[in-house]
Amino acid sequence: NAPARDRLRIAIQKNGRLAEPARSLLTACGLSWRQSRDKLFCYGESLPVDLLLVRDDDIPGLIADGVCDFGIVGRNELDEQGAARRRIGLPDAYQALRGLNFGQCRLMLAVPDEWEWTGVEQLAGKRIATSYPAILADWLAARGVDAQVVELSGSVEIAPRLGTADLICDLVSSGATLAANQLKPVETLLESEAVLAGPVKTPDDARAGLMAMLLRRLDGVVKVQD
Ligand code: PRT
Ligand code: ZN
Repeated sequence: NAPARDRLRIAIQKNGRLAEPARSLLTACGLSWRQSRDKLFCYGESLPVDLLLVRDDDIPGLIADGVCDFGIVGRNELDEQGAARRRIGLPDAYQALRGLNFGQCRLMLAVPDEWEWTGVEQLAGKRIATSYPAILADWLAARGVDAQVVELSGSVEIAPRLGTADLICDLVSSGATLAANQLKPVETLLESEAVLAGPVKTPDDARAGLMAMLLRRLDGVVKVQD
């Protein structure tokens, strides 16, 4: 069991697409921080709520381990790590508590432009490159499709041209990256946006009240943004 704490810790992305909007959202909730020099940890000033600035990939694990109480992360990342946990029999350790109305994108299957897409049965025996192997494997299994998942940590969209995969499963927002790589989107696996993630079970110390208060403020702020 994690030790009792009387300050809240929120993990957000240090650099990247969600970093600035996440910080602005928390600022709009009335939080402010004393800037630390290394900027990995920001000490909360207006409230006992500290920030941890990390890679987005680390956020689900930090919540699972009880190191952080909340995190702002893409639903895609949270779902992928949740699906990966379930595949190896681990219990759920975090959940998406609120959609935050930014960071919208879709996790999609995309095939070479010259393919004529007729449906998922076309995927049998094909190699699909992705950074989301667990979501993709679940999606394929749910449709009874036997395809090979090729896990790549980056540059997924060049895999078909390199010959390491036949098609890809990747995040899409404008679609420009797909088009530039002569690929076209054909199926949506997940509609994603940034979410506030939290533990499955609320801690029973001083943090519970802070968490409830922050959720209330967030609901006010996110509603006003609509
Ligand atoms: O360093 P760190 O690990 O923290 O960052 P990262 O590089 O893993 O993540 P980052 O900052 O690129 O993205 C963070 C989150 O932003 C993602 O997990 C998504 O939830 C969200 N998001 C929203 C996106 C996009 N839109 C997006 N378009 N993440 C990535 N992309 C990429 C996509 O992978 C593809 O390469 O952008 C390209 C496609 O964009 P379009 O506009 O050409 O379609
Ligand atoms: Zn990342």
